[in-house]
Amino acid sequence: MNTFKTAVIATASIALLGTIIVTLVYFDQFDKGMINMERTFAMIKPDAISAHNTGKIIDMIEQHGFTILGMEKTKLSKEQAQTFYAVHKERPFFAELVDFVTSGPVVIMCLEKENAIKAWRDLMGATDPANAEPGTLRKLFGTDVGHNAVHGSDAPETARQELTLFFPDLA
Ligand code: RTP
Ligand code: MG
Repeated sequence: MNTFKTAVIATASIALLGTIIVTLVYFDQFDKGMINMERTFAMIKPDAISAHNTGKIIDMIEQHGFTILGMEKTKLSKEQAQTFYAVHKERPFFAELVDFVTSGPVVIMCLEKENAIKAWRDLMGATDPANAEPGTLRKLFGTDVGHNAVHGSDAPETARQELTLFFPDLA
């Protein structure tokens, strides 16, 4: 066997061994609960839909490693919006918020990723686009605090509640 063949076989063997070791370590961490695979509820709001930014946002979701387990384009009823944002019902902006989120179609999604709740909030950016980090969805596609392109659950309990409302089979 010549030197070239030996080098190719050695390189391939090392690559295969490396892949096996990485896979075993990954599943070991998964078994130990060190990998926190989560689901979160996400929504593309009416402002981003009417600005034709739906595809760009979905592309960024996939580029950032989220798996879209469920997705639907729909229009929320007033009752659905009031239930969904019930935590804000005493706030002065509640009526405006419900009017806005029911003003046109939305895209609702169930996203899965390691630490999905925080990862999705990080990708969304701050509530007010003016305070959002460069490269975040709200900086790129939001207009102001009331028209901020996307929604995401803020904690495991709210993710479960919101998924139960819209994707009961995935909650
Ligand atoms: P979201 O629930 O939509 O993902 O937004 P968030 O967690 O970042 O912010 P949250 O405090 O839950 O507020 C819900 C939505 O209410 C609107 N808002 N308006 N005018 C205002 O001062 C004000 N503050 C909040 C925003 O559209 C926000 O997304
Ligand atoms: Mg919120």
